Parts: sequence; C-alpha cells; structure tokens
Amino acid sequence: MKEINVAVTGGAGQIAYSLLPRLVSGETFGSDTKVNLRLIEIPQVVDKLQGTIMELIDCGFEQTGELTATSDIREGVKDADWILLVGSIPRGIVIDGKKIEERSDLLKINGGIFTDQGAAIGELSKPDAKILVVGNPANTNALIGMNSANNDGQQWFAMTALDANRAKAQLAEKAKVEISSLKNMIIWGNHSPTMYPDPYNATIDGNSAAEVINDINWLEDDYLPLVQQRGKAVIDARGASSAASAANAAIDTVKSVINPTQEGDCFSAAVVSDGSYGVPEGLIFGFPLRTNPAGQVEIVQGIEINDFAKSKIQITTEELESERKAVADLIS
Ligand code: NAX
Repeated sequence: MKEINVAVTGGAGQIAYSLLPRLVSGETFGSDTKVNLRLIEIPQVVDKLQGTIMELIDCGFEQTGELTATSDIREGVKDADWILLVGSIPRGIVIDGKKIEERSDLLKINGGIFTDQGAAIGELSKPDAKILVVGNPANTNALIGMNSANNDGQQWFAMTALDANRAKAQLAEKAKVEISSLKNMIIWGNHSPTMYPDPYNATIDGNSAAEVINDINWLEDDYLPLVQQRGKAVIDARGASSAASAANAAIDTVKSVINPTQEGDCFSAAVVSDGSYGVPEGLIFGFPLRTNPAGQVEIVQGIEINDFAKSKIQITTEELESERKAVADLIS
C-alpha cells in the first residue's frame, strides 16, 4: 500500500467530525493508500481528540494508518502531503471582552493564525503539498497562508465546492432533472454572499442550464440569493452550521484535485489568480478548474462571460480586493 500524511486543523470541530472518517476509509485517497492522520487543535481542546481517535480506530478501516493529535502546528504539518485547514475563529466569539462581529476583525484574527500555519507548511510540509482552506474567511485565509508559506511547489485552494454542490442541486430541482445531468458548475470569486454561481455556463445534458430552465427572473432574482444565502438558511433551520455538507464538499475537492477531470466538465475551487478573466493577479479567486491527465490543476480558459456575469464578478472581485487591503500588513 502507498502511504500519505494528511493534517487537519479544527480536528475537534463539527466539520471534522463528518470529514475525518471519510479521509481514512479509502474513499478519498483510494483503497490502495494508507492515510496517516494528524489532528491539530488549540491547546484548550486538544485532549478531546483522543476520543475522536478512539472512534476512528473503532471504524476499523484497513486504510487507516497512524493517528496522532497535537496542538503544535509544526509537528502536525511536518511531511504532510495534504493539509486541510478547517479550524478558524468563528464570528461572534468574545475575545478580551469584545464580541467579534466585523468581517475586518475576523480577517485580522484569523489572519494571525494563518500566517503561522502558512509558515510552518511552507517550511515543513512536502514540497508538492496541497492545502485546502475551509475555515472562513476562506479565500483571504488562503491568501495569507500562501504568502506566508512562500513555497511555489505547493498549491493552495479555498473551498467553494459546497457552494457549487448547492448551486447544482437548486438547478437540478428547478429543471426537474437528475443531479448527474449537471456539469460545469462554476462558482466565481469569494466564498461569501458575493460569490457568483454561474447558471449560464453550467450545463444540463450538455445544454446551458439557463437555456434549459428558460426563466431569467428566477435565475437572476431568486436562484442567486438562494445559493448565496443557503448557509444561513441551514443555520436558521438546524440551529447549527452546515457541517456534513461542508465535510462532503471538502472530500469532493480533494478527489477533484487528485483525479483527472472528465472531458466536458470542470470543478470549483478558489486558487491564486494568474490574471485569467481579468481577475487581479494574486487574489485567491473561485475559478473553473480541471485536473489534467498529468495531474496538474489548471484554470479552464475560454469560458464566455456575459454582461450579467461581468457585473457579478466585478462585485465579488471588489470584495476580495478590499479583504486583501484589510490584511495588507500580513501578506507583505
Ligand atoms: P467548529 O467551531 O465546530 O470547529 C472549529 C474548530 O477549529 C474548533 O474545534 C476550534 O477549536 C478549532 N480551531 C480554532 N483555531 C484553531 C487553530 N488555530 N488551530 C487548530 N484548530 C483551531 O466549526 P466548523 O463547523 O467545524 O467550521 C469550521 C470552519 O469552516 C468555520 O470557519 C466555518 O465558517 C467554515 N465553513 C466553511 C465553508 C466553506 O464552504 N468554505 C462552509 C462551512 C463552514 O461554514
């Protein structure tokens, strides 16, 4: 069996609870790969991870390798092939008597965490490590981590696959088709309510989903907010944030990155912009991606962007630019 090292921060959190068994079960990295899992948590909760490890042992998967827990990021990410940065400080937490509500405060607090984590990954993880940031604000956390890692062989992603899965599911429901008919679901921009889930380039059995649905008012007035606000709707209904579907989307992203993309399809994640589609270089931006047969992830070129899309992409670009400005001192 092959062997890989996978590190996960936020190992005692909600998402991790759904995520971890699927990382060591053979489902994600293949039945021929043993996964050594390092769980990373803050010192206050690191002991809880022993319970999680007991459960993972009790699953009895033959692909499960060594399981360890640590609050030391350097120990956790050493020689890691994959690092899933799930942990972050949530909005609403009280720090030094102040409730953290503003996105700018959240950016700064999490930014501090991601500089340290990025530096450790750049120095100690595998030279071709892949890093998926799930913890919010995901795009800008990835930007900070990537700059801090300063290691060109490694590749950073911020997760937009949950948005893409939600966007597909809503189109399939509206068009009354099987979800498997949906392809090319692109989430442009930020993992935030400014994201643009693109119904014009998504396809249903090879035709534009927008044309198949043929209801421009629904698409532009109802569909977009439905997808953009789905996270909040789940919180309102469940009293807790989307954890199972977020974990599922993280697994989907890893599988999309490590397996060649099927002809005629693409997948969604945010990666560093090389200027494609006029997006300012260096932003971590949601693009259509493909993994080529040689295993490299590329931004799909040549996608048509209509005026509606342009206006939406502009809004999410401006938001990411302002986030970049807010953390300028952390990425210089
Ligand atoms: P939880 O609050 O249940 O778990 C987060 C865990 O991270 C906690 O156990 C905490 O102790 C740990 N943590 C905090 N700082 C850490 C650090 N420096 N090192 C290691 N661990 C640390 O949140 P959960 O529901 O699991 O969500 C995790 C993150 O995912 C949140 O930031 C959330 O906003 C984000 N999400 C991102 C999504 C996406 O599509 N990109 C969707 C789902 C989710 O909202």
